[in-house]
Amino acid sequence: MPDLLQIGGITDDMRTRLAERFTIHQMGDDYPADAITHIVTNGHDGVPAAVLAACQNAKVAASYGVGYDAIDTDACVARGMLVTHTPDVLNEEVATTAIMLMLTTYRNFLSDEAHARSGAWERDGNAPLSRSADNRAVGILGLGRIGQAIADKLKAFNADIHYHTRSERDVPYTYHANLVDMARAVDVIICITPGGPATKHLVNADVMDALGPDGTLINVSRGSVVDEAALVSALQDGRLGYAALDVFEEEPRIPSALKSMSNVVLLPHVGSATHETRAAMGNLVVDNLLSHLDTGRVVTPVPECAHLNTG
Ligand code: A2R
Repeated sequence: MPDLLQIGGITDDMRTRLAERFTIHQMGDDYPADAITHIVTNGHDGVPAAVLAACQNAKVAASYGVGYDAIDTDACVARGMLVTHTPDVLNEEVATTAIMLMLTTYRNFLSDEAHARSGAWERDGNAPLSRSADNRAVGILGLGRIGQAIADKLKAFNADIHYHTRSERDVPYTYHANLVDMARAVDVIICITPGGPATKHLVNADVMDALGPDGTLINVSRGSVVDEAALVSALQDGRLGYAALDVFEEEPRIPSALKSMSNVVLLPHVGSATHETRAAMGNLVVDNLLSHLDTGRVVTPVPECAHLNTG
């Protein structure tokens, strides 16, 4: 059986399917680098440069997740290696996470829940009023597969939808070629671009200032998209009102300043983390690897590798 290198964890279902067709080696153990033909990894661990260099016969790296900024796709393409990811199957889940972060921020559900649970309701009376999440102007930064799912779900809240991408799309939302202009026009920005150098610190102090003291920044994309130090300053100074974050620059580390702020909602990168969606993602990872064994082609190559997917 061909040799597969496993980087990071995989689910039991993935292991069961993969073990029928591959000899699985775990990174960290001694593994026969020259024999490795396939790699399974995830969006956080990617493929370290040393592994790429050692596994000269690897033909496919299949990543669990839609974002693949942790994989050097240029280096993979240069040696004819396919990289796959898991687009579409997580659109609705990540969109739901974004909507829940927005609702939680506006409606103060975390402090309300604590108010109920702690006995403060009986002791001190009603919880303070919150702000309505309906009828808001929402700017989606990155209107791709997930961004579109977010826009669809926002209809239920009668949102006025704006977006910023590099190229305008044929959609009934307000396009802004400039991100600061969009920040000035909306109440909330939801970040859902890919990570990597092209989007690093796209959301900088200028964007936060334009969003303003009543504005909310939501990030369900990659921590690198937001300048975290600038975010802490903007929130501390009151130049930005609120933030709701599922992703951080140095996961799993969250700046302690953010942890102490009551106008911030923090999640441990759980955008797609349900049993159902993770099972679908795992199946797609395995489908990619088995398809390559059977046909020489993969199911969902990343765009940079699509021209290599010829079988
Ligand atoms: O810029 P465009 O027209 O290529 O639109 C893409 C947009 N985007 C950007 N927008 C502004 N400035 C940039 N430098 C920039 N780079 C990309 O992000 C497109 O509308 C969107 C990405 O959409 P998809 O490729 O369909 O990705 P998907 O599946 O929605 O996932 C987005 C990200 C993943 O890469 C993970 O990092 C995260 O969500 O879970």
